[in-house]
Amino acid sequence: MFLCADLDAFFVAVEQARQPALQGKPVIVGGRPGERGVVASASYEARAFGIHAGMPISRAYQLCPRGVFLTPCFPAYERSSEAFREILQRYSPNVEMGSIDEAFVDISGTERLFGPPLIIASKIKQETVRELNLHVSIGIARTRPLAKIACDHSKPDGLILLPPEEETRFLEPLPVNVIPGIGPKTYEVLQSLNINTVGELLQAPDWVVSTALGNAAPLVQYLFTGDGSRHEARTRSISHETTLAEDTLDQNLIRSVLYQLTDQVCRRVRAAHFTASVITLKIRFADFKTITRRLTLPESTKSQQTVYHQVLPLVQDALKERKRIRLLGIALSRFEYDGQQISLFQTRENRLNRLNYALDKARARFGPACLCSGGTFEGMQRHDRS
Ligand code: TTP
Ligand code: MG
Repeated sequence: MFLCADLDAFFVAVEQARQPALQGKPVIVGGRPGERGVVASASYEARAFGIHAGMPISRAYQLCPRGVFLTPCFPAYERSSEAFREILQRYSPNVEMGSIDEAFVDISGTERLFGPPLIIASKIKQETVRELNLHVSIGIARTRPLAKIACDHSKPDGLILLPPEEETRFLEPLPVNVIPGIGPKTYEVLQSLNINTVGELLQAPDWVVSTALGNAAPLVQYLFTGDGSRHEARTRSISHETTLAEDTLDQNLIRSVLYQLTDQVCRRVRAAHFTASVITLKIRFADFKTITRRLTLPESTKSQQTVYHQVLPLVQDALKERKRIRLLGIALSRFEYDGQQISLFQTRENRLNRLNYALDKARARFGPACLCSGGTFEGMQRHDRS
C-alpha cells in the first residue's frame, strides 16, 4: 500500500505558522501587489475569492485587495519540507518526495511495527500539526496514482483510505482531470468527446482513449498498475523544428529561435511528465545539406534553459561553416517518467524547475503568448513576420 501525503496550502501554511496572526485570513504567497510574478500558494480563504496557483499577482490583487500578499521565503519552506520528510521516515524507510510538500510512502509490511494504515496516517497527521504546525492531507491506496487522487480528494486536512474493492466505484464519478498527467489540454480533448468522468474514460473503447490521450494513454493503466513512475515511458521522442523566414547567419536570431524551440519541446516534455537525457539538434543549411548532432546529458532534464545551454555550443560550432541556416530542429529523447512538480533542494536545475512550473501554469491558464522569456522575444517578432 502507498500513502500519499501532501501539505495543505504549503507556502501559506508555513507563513501562518511563523505569524499566527495570518491564520484564517486570505493569504497569498508569490509576490506583493505591484510586483510581477504569479501566485505560488493561496490559503483556502483566498481560494474562496477565485485565487489559485499560477494566477498573476495583479489579478489576485484585483480579486482580493484586502488579502495578505507575501514574497516567498524558500529557505523556510525547505526546512519545513525536510522536517516533514523526517516525520514520514519514522513510518517507513521508503519515502519518495514527489515535490516540496508531497511524498509517497510505501507502507507495505510496516503494519506489524506501526499498526494498520489508518493508524499510521493519523499519527502522521498529529505529529505534523504538533511539530510543524502544518496540516497534511493523506490518501492511502494500492498504487501511487490512486493514493494521490485519494489525497487530493480529501483536501483540506483529510484522510481517505481506498480499499482495492472500492477503487472503481470511487473513481467513476470523479472528473477525468484528477488522473495525474491529464492536463488542461487533454482534459479539453476528452470533454469534446463527451468524456467527463473517469468512469466514462474507463468505459470508452481503447481506440478512443489512445486517440484522445496520445502519449498519455498509458496513464489510465498506470492508475491500476502503478508502474508509470518506474518504467521508461513509451514515447520515444518529442521534437520541434522550424524553417526560418529567410536563410540566415544572424547569431541573435538563431539564438532566439533556438531558445523558442527548446522552450516548446521542454513544455511538452513537462506536460507529459517526463524528463529527458538525450538532445538531438538538426540543422539544415541553405544548400539543403542537413546535419544532426546528438548529445547525452549527465543528468536528465525538463528545463529549456539547460537544453539551450547544452545545445548552443553545437549550433555555434555549425555556424563556423559560414553557411546560412535554413532550418533548426530540436528533439529530446530517452525519457523517464517524472513525478516531480518542483523540488526542494537549491540546485540550479531545481530553481529552473520551480520557475518553469510557474510559467507552465500561467501559460496553461492565459495562453502560450502571455509569457515569453527575453531570449525568445526577438526571435518571435522577427520570425512571426514570415
Ligand atoms: P501544491 O501542493 O500544489 O499546493 P498547496 O500546498 O499550496 O495547496 P494544496 O496542496 O492544499 O492544494 O504545491 C505545493 C507548493 O508548491 C505550494 O505551496 C507552492 C508551490 N507551488 C508553486 O510555487 N507554484 C505552483 O504553481 C504550484 C501549484 C505550487
Ligand atoms: Mg500541497
